[in-house]
Amino acid sequence: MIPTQAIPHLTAVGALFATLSVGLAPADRMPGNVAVVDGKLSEWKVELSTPAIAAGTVTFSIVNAGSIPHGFEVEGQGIEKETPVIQPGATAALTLNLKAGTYEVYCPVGGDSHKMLGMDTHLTVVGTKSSGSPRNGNAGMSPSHMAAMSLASALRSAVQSIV
Ligand SMILES: [Cu+2]
Repeated sequence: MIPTQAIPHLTAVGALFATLSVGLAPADRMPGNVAVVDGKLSEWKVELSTPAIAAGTVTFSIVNAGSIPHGFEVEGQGIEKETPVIQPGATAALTLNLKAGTYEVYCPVGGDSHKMLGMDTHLTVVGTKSSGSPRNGNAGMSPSHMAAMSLASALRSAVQSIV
């Protein structure tokens, strides 16, 4: 399996997303944006920055915070992709196009031994609603939803200025 390579200039954008996307429901993500999920590997856990994300292109930004080599694999909905082995203190990235469904995220190192020791978690990918214009249909939105939309707009502007 050939892992997708990291895109260096997206690192800053990823950090921004990781910081600002916390308050947004998955459905508020606009089509075309690349979502970033941070993954942290250690003995014996796989921790993700979010348990759920909207369908689409997702970049996993992974750090091995443990003291032995680990790996990162995403499996589900016909997808099975993994990073190369990540040395302690090193990072890796994996970009996948995920459709709605539940995915298992685990460490494939050591056969299934790391997984059995607890390096196993799940990611839920939520389908996006419609492909209509996000500017329409504001009538039924709650104030908090409107605030989230404004934040999403601000985030897009910030990202564009970085890139
Ligand atoms: Cu491991």
